[in-house]
Amino acid sequence: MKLFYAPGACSLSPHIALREAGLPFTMEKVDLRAKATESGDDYKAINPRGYVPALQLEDGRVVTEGPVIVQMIADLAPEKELGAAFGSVERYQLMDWLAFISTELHKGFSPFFNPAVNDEAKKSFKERLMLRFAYLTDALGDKPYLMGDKFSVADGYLFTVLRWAKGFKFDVGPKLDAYFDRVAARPAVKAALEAEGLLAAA
Ligand SMILES: N[C@@H](CCC(=O)N[C@@H](CS)C(=O)NCC(=O)O)C(=O)O
Repeated sequence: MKLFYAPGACSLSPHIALREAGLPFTMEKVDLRAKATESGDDYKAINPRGYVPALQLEDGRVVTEGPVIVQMIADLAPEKELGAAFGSVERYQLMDWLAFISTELHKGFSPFFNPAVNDEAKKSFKERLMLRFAYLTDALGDKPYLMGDKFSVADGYLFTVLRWAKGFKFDVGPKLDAYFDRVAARPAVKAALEAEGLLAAA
């Protein structure tokens, strides 16, 4: 399998999932502006949507959309318990978290990466995100991870967006700070950050 990624982008989530799963994979960096891969291929020929992540399977087929890719990775290594069995309530709870992170957090950060968005507008986008982080703080409660005692692919995704929150100097509070540090300390997460050249900036 090959993961198409951009350092520190949302592709960090499936990258973490692949390392947590212990699956063999290669990686190729994408220049998102030029829509070109590091080896000079037209990225849009691989993922016509033009964004990362994309996971290319051994047979050449390509799976896109981060929340789906991480579920596939979890399903490929069921013994690692990074997800939950199809049809179980836990699976829907996992999908609930992935959908929440994708729509309420991940996409909520888009204005902060957009130089055309002014500070006034950013302020109101930040207020909305901070409401979501306050909710998350309550929802996490005393659990070490979103799904309970065990790390899941949803944690790799939340870690990825919390990293952006930290980069933009959002004060997410001590509970989410501790959660971030807990995930950051995982060997697979450290290895993913290192491979993307982000370890010092984690
Ligand atoms: N719906 C996609 C969105 C992925 C996405 O937002 N990717 C960003 C990086 S975090 C990107 O590649 N943006 C560049 C672009 O859209 O041209 C998913 O959830 O996987």
